Amino acid sequence: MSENPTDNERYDSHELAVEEARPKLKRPPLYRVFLLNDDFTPMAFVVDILETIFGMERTRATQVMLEVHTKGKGVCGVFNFEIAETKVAQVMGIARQHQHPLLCTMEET
Ligand code: TYC
Repeated sequence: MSENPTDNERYDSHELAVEEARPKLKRPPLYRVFLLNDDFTPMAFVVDILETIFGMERTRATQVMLEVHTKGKGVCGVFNFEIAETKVAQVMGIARQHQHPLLCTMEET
C-alpha cells in the first residue's frame, strides 16, 4: 500500500507532547446605559422613556426617574454594545423630537 507517512508521522514524530491551543474566548463586554438629570425635561416624559425604551413597569420607571432627578444620574439597564448603542440613540432621538435636553449615555461595566 502507501509508502507515505501518515500526517501524525509527518508532523508529530519527534516525541514532543503536542497540545491543541485552547480557543481564546472572551465574553463580549457589557454596557450600562444611564439617564442624566437636567432642569427642563418633564418627569412624565422620562417615565415614559423608561417604560417604552427600557421596558420598565410604571412604578419602577418612576423610581428610576426620581433617582436620576435627585442623584443626577441613574442606570436604565445593562446591555451588549449594539443594544446599548441603539437604546441611547432612540432616547436621544425622541428627546430631540420633543426638544427636551435629556441626555442618555453608556459606559462599559
Ligand atoms: N429634573 C427634571 C425635572 O425636574 C426631571 C428629570 C428626571 C429630567 C430625570 C431628566 O433624566 C432626567 N423636571
